[in-house]
Amino acid sequence: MKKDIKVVIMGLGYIGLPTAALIASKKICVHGVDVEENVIETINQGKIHIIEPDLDGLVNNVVGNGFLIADTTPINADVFLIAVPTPLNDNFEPDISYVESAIKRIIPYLRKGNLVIIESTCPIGTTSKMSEIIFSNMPELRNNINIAYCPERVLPGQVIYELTHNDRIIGGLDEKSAKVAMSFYNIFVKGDLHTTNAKTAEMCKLVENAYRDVNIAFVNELSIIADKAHINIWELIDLASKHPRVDIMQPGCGVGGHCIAVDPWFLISDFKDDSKIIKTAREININKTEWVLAKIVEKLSKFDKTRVVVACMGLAYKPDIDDLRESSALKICRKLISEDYNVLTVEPNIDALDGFELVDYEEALERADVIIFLVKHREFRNYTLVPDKVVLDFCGVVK
Ligand code: SAJ
Repeated sequence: MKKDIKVVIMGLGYIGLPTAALIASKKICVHGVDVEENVIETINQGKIHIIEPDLDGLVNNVVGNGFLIADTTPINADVFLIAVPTPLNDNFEPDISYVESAIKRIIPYLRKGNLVIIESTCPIGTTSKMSEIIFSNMPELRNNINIAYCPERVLPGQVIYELTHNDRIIGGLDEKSAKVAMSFYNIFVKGDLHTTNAKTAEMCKLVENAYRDVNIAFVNELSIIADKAHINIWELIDLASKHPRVDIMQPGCGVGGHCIAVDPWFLISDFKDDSKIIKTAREININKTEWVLAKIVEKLSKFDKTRVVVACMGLAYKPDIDDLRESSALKICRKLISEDYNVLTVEPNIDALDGFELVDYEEALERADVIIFLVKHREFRNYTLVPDKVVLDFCGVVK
């Protein structure tokens, strides 16, 4: 694919903005589109509205040299990339309305020879559905544009590195679309590019995260069994994983974030009668948060509620990030506060949070009677027990 192309990216969030900045860093003109005026304003000042290491410098650079512009509307371009959210509705069913709206917004700007790529996590068949929306509005584009699905698989906190180095799965609606999409990703991806059909690529993304959710559910269930058996779960995992073909994950206070806790529902929703393990895993991981809360309340019942000081260590949805979205630790801490416990909170990755008394680690260790480790932030690792404190460790920090 030529390098003097123009790229439109619909959605400038956790995936769209880093992707836009990375492509623009290859001296390609990128026109980013978002529905939030403040996002557009922030980006056009060369700043960012999300927390992601190295992203601020990259955005500042590409906006400064004019290769990235943010706007509310698309323009005519060669490539249109959709990176908008696909949340769950109240019935745990996927909501693809943002994808549909983004597709409808680019239709007036589509021309023969264009490439349309969907990166948002979608139920299988979405790419085909979106193509029919395009062709019903512009029949002359049928067989005249390339449409592909390419899931992202970046880890929050190392997005720029992973966007560049991870392998990518490229699912074309037809073989030509896959080839053209591959030539586009070749511009900025150093990882291997693997082509397939759109439906397999859609399913691949869901399978990656469902696989992880099922394996986390296994160890969360194991942690409850070990607790009943009075066995140290951390020692048990360590020893069992010495087996050359056993690699057990880490139990926690639940599965948070907007991916692992969400994507399996896309499969459950479409394959209700066949996704038994996947659904049970979701239930186990949701239940783990309730189990942790019950253990805490049971322990605190031995104290005078009006006097006991409780420290919740960690609020983020996983270690060493500041993202609180769908965080199990946040749910637990919020519940304890709502039950009128005197709660101190330590979250090294954020400065303030309404409704929480955020203190630093040392102060919490000093003031608290009961210390509850919920997230394995690097600041908490190798905590050593002291005699006059009650410690509940749900994430394996106590040595
Ligand atoms: N967790 C555990 N035990 C573990 C690992 C994770 O309890 O052993 C918990 C974490 O604490 C967190 C949740 O699971 O609450 C999810 O954490 P994660 O690191 O597994 O997932 P994400 O959401 O940060 O990123 C995942 C990644 N997918 C896979 O690893 C298969 C990432 O590659 C995807 O790009 C991302 O989802 C996504 O965007 O889908």
